[in-house]
This record gives sequence, structure tokens and C-alpha cells, in this order.
Amino acid sequence: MSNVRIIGNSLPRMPWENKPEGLEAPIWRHSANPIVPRNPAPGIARIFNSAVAPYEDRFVGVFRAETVNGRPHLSLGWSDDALSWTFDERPIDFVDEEGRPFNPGYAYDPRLVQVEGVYYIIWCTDFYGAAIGLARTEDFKTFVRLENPFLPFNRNGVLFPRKIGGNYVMLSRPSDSGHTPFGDVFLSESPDLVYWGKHRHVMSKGGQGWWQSVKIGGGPAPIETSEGWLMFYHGVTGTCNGLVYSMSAVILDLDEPSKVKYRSANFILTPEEWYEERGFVANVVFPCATLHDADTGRIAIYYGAADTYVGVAYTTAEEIVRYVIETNEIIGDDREIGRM
Ligand code: BMA
Repeated sequence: MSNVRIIGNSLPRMPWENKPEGLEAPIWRHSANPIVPRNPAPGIARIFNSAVAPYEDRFVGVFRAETVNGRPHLSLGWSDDALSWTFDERPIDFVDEEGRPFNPGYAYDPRLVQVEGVYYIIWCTDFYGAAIGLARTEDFKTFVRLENPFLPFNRNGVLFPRKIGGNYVMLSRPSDSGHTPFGDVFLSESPDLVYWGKHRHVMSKGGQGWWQSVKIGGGPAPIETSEGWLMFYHGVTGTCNGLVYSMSAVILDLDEPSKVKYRSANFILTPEEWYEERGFVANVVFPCATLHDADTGRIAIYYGAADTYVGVAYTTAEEIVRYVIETNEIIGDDREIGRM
């Protein structure tokens, strides 16, 4: 395997720390985690499971903000260094394509993806139960909410950062409307972000390891690399003490992303630090975004910790892709196109 390259933009101002001496794991935590503490803004008790992106000469984020009444909304945040954030106290105000108010009853687990110069927010919304919401913005001032792409129940909508074969592509994890005890990742295509079809199965829960035995869900938008689409995702196991959320990585075929090329049999990050083990929901790491630099291959992963905090972890495309290939375990028919 030649050197792994990220196919994308330069981002030399992204946050970065070198790998600590002697660490075996392929990813390492930011030394000043968590980067967002409890009660980060008036009226907001907790911020976690959130998405960030470079925008003009700053960074912007769409944050899952749990207000002091316990209901989740999406709030914008701004930062010069992508580590220290200031948050809008008011939730994002969505309008429909005619400019009429179109705000979700609740909104959580946002992803933020730029496709052809337009930013898209994808989140878990209230559509007679948990479903996927979709909105676009070009200026982070006006947010136009589009039709909900899929029927309920569904979560973990992840848009690819470019069209594939002429279509937009979105991953999702069909589920129930509660604390879903099952779930695989699927993919759907659309020519216009309105009509979705060509549904495919992408990857299964399970395998030899137990960390992803209950369900899995897509994470940050996939990163295009010379080896395929690199995607971080979460895997869940059940214990006497409730569910435990860990993180790992998969490499999907560039042209046919419903085919898994490699996926690690192991988690790459599991709750170990106090801010991951202790909080509103203990033992959760939940990745929703990355910043990455095509020149150096550096990747910063933004993840929610214990449904209470935001953490950052670092790796490089070279290090994580090599690890995934070395620890590869294909589960079920994941290598197939996923059309039964
Ligand atoms: C999932 C989602 C996530 C959350 C996780 C653990 O079902 O709702 O937002 O982090 O549960 O509570």
C-alpha cells in the first residue's frame, strides 16, 4: 500500500497535537478535553454530539444544545481555533423553501457537510417519531429546511461530501423511536435531495467482537482518501448497566460506497476518561464531525462524551487506514453491494 492521501482541501489551521510517545492506539485524545464543559451558555445545560466545519476565516459549528428544560435543539457556535467556542443562545431558526417557519419540535445529533459549495445540516428530527431532518445554508444566517428525506423511524443521517455517479448519497440507520435495540447502516441516493431511492445495505452490526453487537450508526461525513471513503462510526454493546457506545472506522469503496472494503474488528476509542464515563448518559463516545487537512493527512474527530461534553481526538489518514486494514474483519455480506 502506498501512502494514504486525503483527497480534499488544505486546512493548516485545524487543531492538532502529536501522538503521545509510546501510545499503541491509532487515535489519541486532545490533552485539554473536554473542549465544551457543562452549562456552556445561558439556558443551555449540555452540548455534545455536534458538528463543526471551516467557514471563511473561522470555524462554525452546529451544536446539539440541551436547554435547561431538557429538550434538544440545534444552536450555532463560532470559533477561531475550533477548540474554544462561543454559542448562540437561540436555536437555529429554520424556514421552508417559501420562507415560512419550519422548525423541528426537537433536533439532535447534527452532521454538517459541504457539497458543491452549499452546507447541509442533517439531524435526528421529530416526524411522528425519530426521523432524519435536512436543511441547507450558504451563509449560516438563513437556514432552509428541505423535505424530510426518509420515513420514520431513522437516525444517523450522513451525507457524503460529493455526489457519486451523479447523485447525492446519504447513509442512515433505520431504527425505532426509542432506545433502538438493533440497527445496520444503509445508503440511499437522490438526484435532487427530494426523491430518494436505490437503497442499499452497507454494513452490519455484530462480528467476532462484542463492542458493536447491538447496533451501529454512521458518524462524521466520510473522508475521501486514496484507499476509499474513510468513515468513523459508533458501535453499541449492551451491559447490565445499559448501553456502551464506542467508536471505530470503516473504508467504503469510492465508486460503490455500499461495499465495505475494510472495517476494523476493534473499537478505536471507548469510554475511558472521566468525561466519557460520567455524565447524563454514562459510557458514550459518539463521533459527529471531523476537520482534516489534505496536505498533512491530519484528522481531528469531534465526538460527544457521555451525552454531556464535546471531546476531540486526533489521528492521521495513514495511521487509521493502516490500522483498519491490519485489523480488518468483514461482517456478513458487507463486501457485497447490499441489494437483496
Ligand atoms: C442514541 C442517540 C445519541 C445518544 C445515545 C446515547 O440513541 O440518541 O444522541 O448519544 O443514544 O444516549
